[in-house]
Amino acid sequence: MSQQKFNKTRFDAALTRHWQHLGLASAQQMTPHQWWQALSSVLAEMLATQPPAPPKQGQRHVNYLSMEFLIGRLTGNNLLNLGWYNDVQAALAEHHIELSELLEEEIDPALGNGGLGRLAACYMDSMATVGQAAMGHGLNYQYGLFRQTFEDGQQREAPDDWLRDRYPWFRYNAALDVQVGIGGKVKQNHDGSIIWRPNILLKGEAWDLPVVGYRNGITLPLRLWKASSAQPFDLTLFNNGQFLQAEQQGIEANKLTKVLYPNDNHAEGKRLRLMQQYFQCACAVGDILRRHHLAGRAIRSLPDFEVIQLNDTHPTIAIPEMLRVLLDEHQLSWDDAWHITSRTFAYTNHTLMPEALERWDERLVRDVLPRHMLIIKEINRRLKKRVKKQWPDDRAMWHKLAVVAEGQVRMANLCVVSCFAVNGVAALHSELVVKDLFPEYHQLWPNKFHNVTNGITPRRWLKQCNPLLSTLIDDNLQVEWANDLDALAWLAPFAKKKAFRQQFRAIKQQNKLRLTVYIKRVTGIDINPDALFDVQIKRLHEYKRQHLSLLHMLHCYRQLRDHPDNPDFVPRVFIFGAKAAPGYYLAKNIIYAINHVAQVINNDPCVGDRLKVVFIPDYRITAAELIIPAADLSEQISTAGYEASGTGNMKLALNGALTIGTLDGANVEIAQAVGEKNIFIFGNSVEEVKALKAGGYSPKKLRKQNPYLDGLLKELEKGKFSEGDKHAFDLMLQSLTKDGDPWLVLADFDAYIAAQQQVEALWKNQDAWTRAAIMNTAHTGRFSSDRSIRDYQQLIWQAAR
Ligand code: 26W
Repeated sequence: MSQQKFNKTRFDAALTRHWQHLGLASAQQMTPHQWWQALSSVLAEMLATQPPAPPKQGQRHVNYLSMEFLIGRLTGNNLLNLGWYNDVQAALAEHHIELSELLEEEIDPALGNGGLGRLAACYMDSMATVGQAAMGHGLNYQYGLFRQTFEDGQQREAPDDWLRDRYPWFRYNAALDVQVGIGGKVKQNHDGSIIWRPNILLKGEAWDLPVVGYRNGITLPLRLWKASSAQPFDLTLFNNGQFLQAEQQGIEANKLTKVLYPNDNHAEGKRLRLMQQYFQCACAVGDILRRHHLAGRAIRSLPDFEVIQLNDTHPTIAIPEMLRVLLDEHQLSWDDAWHITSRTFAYTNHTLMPEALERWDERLVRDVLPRHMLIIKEINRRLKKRVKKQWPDDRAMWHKLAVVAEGQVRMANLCVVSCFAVNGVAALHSELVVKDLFPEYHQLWPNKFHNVTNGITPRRWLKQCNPLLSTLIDDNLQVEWANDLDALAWLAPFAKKKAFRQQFRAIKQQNKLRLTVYIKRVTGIDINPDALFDVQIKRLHEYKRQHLSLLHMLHCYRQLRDHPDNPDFVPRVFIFGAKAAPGYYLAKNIIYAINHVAQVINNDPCVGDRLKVVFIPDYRITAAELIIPAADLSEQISTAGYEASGTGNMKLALNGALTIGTLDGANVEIAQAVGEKNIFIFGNSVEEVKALKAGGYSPKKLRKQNPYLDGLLKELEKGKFSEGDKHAFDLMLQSLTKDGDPWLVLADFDAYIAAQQQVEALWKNQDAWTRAAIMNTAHTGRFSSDRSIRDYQQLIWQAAR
């Protein structure tokens, strides 16, 4: 397919229709927001006429099921991928409208929490770009992730009402409506067949967003399902005078896709969340089967044409749903239904943390989905037979492998048992999936397990967010790198050229100035753009260890107080962006502590502009797009073994930030790619972490042996940063010192400070630093999500079945 041409006549005509429709006398009467609405509607209309690309010969169509798609703003990104940016800019200039200003009108569709949701968005972009026939299935939440503000340093959450009802990129197609049942009872017929009579009937509405491939004329649908009632209004009840009850089902149904659960690596057994999961899965499965049927294909050939990729366990319930439809509606035998299902589904694991592995109370599942519970039990029964054959009389083994045990349904086990492929998201993580999480399953089915290292789309994460660097690369390489990121390797020799280094550095400086202005606007804080920008942007979680950075901040502050006139002190701005789950009090306490330490440091006249701490509120994709190009140092300091991959690490390295990090997740592969001289690796390895935990690690002892660290902690304990309040940071400090420091923050402190000293030594040689930064940009091509998608194709989607 080739790039679609911009049609100015069509554009102008559609624009005119738009303002006329608003009842205005001319385009000039539109407000900036109306202009953005108009522009986006017009573009969406122009795209809608494109037929979807059919799968290539022998290619399976991919259905990417994810509870989260953190897509970020669409209008600018779609223009860039279409290659229409300049044309539209010129067309708008005729109306004296500046395109870049209009793009600021768009509210981020924040339909995800963090890495997993953003990955889904990058993968849609890459599937469209490499020409993988695919569709995304998610939920059309009314409220995105909460908006974050700080009040006296404390996180406050407000609803993120992102205007789903008027988002101009959506296309609703009533012909695709799906019916979904919930609750009720199952009955067995005389012939043994089973009927499920749900007591709630919902309607699933398909709201599609276009995902535009990079200049190839391909657009893929991201289908976000919205719930409404199948019978929104009960006329019988109304006629009986029960006016309120008459609308009850409509009200209940709308609740279902109201909120995105603000969870990250923590699974809560919430009924509504299970209903959401099922609603999404039933819509997706119904839609996939309808498409298959309309193509005139036999149900048995489903796995030859379709693959369903599960983004973590959140959409697992699609597996029993597929079985239910095949058994009850198509009247297939168990063996046939199982054969089809188990060759269609594949599962990606994103976390090893036990608290993030979803388990549902068996009673809850039975209540919400009685038929599905029976099917899950049957899967469990057959699995037991298989396990007993392999390991007779080994009860411990069965206990580990069971899908239903102790009154709970274990979704990860259900996935491994039912899917033809299981993959982790970075080499190290995939190794741990096999060794630590599913070793027994690996013995049963060694060939199921794969690694696909995550990736990021270079369109949004370099070309769009860093136009200056993109132009520099264009000017020097004169190759199309945006869909062939390995081509950046050609930049490596340029690191030796002084003029190139100067240009590279000047661009970083301009990006830092842009961020400085933003920071001033949103926080009121003045920062020094010449200082080292030390960036930590990610969800707030203990395992990510923002509090290790906090200790480093205290260390820097102490150094300044002890040696106020030290000319060698490297000026630094600590830049954080992070939301904490509303019920995760310890994480919120870490935010509170960072903000309070910031308050003291930022207002200490002895410090001046040599040290500043900025917590950027409401971290989201749009903020990331400003922060990443301006970063000098990328903090990737999770406790080894806990960050499955990380993708922020890739975005920052690609934009020329140097990583300081542990040997965790994709850091391991980034270190290999950029070379050990161009990265700062420190801290306990996975094996050492395990040994420490096994060997009775004691933070108390460590504190005694390390008076310097003890001193820093005491400052927090004594209320030095909290106006004398000795308990302000209790939750955090308690965990670090009394509750055994489960994330080994103190254990890695010395190594971290030493690594930061190496950072400073290199920073003092700006030329050497820039060389290393260029090497980061040059050698991170393999972290393009285009490569990840090709890995999925090769290892999983197109592999022999
Ligand atoms: C059910 C509650 C819940 C919600 C989200 C549990 C777990 C999650 C995710 C696993 C959270 C997440 O975003 N994980 C991140 O996925 C990224 C993409 O693979 C990885 O790069 C990150 O390391 C991983 O933390």
